[in-house]
Amino acid sequence: MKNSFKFFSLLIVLAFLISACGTEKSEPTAVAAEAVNSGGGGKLVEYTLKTALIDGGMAYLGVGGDIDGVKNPTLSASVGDTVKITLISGNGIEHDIAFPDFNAQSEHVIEEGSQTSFEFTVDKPGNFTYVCTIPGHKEAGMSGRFEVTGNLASGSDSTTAPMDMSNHSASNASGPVVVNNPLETGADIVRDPTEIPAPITRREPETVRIDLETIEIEGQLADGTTYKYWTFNGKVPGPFYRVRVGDTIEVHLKNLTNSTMAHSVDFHAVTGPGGGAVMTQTPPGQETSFTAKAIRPGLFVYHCATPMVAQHIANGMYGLILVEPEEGLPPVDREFYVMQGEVYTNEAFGSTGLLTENIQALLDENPEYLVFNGAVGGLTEQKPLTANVGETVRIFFGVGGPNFTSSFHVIGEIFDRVYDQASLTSPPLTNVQTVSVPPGGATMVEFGLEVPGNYLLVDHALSRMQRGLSGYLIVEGPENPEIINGTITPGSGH
Ligand SMILES: [Cu+2]
Repeated sequence: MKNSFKFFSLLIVLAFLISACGTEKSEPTAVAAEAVNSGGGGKLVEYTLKTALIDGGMAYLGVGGDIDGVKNPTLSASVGDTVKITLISGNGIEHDIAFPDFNAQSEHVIEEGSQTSFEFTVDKPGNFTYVCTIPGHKEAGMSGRFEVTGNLASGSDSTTAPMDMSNHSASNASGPVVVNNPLETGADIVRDPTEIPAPITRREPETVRIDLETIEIEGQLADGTTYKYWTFNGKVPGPFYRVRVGDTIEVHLKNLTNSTMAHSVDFHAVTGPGGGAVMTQTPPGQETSFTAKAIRPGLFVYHCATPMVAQHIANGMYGLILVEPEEGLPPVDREFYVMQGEVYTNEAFGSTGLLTENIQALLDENPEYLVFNGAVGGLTEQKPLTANVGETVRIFFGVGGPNFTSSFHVIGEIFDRVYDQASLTSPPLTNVQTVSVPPGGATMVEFGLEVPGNYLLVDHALSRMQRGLSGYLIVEGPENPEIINGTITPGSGH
């Protein structure tokens, strides 16, 4: 059992390496399944492929003939042949198959068992590829080779121009452009920063059930602007979980029926392959589970780990789990839950309407939006942090990313204590202005409130504020002229 997990996680790593270096995994060459004379000089070559989730990634599996059971089989034909492709949905996830060099593409299949067929004529020799055109699926493994033998027939009318596989190449050339589509309203996906379970008072280990539902939902990204988020339980970030070291977590992951993608969860608090991701690759409409012991205290990120993982994270699939040390945490008056993430769209920041994801920008690490708790304005106008003078606050801060390190800072405050890298067993740093938090990492900061006013939560890489990254901490109470005294200038923004 253990070995198979190791093997599985190794395959996941391999899948990343393969997609990272852009090479094709070599598979045994399977030659034409069936070749039937169809007249007109060429043969009719038929292949059937079925979509599958295997080895922690996505793939086509050959059906019948020499390619039966082969992952992403190499398909072949000769110049002049007509190729007929039948695609069967093996997993209820939306897919298609395209031969971009021949401008040939299937319809989409979704429902498990449904199928579609199409034909195209092969008019040039060479080594080509076939891919799934759903964003992220090629990178997740859905790509294979198509080898064509023969010579370019003289006088043949080779009119097929390659398909443009990147629907954002135009915008990349001149930079993203603000698109003013009609205003859209979507679901509120902003996690309330106060949605945190109470501190744990018991001192005996328990089994804690964690119910995650993966929900794909059109949510409000900014004013008049929506985006198709992928979420844990409908909000970004996912729920804040709180357990005690020694507890066992019993994770149930249910992927809603109307999802287009498989999803999973990797808990950084879990020791073992994939942090649970190898046990929770869950197609739409299905449910998986596992148990794990929280053997180390700390504040840990969890995230979806279904290929392409960066895509699932960028679309909103991350959260935090706190594993309290045996003695618990020192009491404070208020606790808050804040996470930072990036959103990669084809349309420039400030566009309206339903924005679409830009896989190339994701690979280039060039986001249009950066957000706290999922949306522009999420923690400012919509759900600001609030507290009173004289109180102590604690912020559980994590970075989902997937790519940008945060220089977390609260303008006008000094962190009394920083549990750097979210280590709860090391002595905290004291009197810190800004704390660096990597993607897939977290920090815990605590400070007292001496002066009323509006404090800004930022990543001190402040260009990101222009792309949506800010939050408010609104503090009420009596002025404290001994600490700061003066007249606030109008338009200070505080
Ligand atoms: Cu996912």
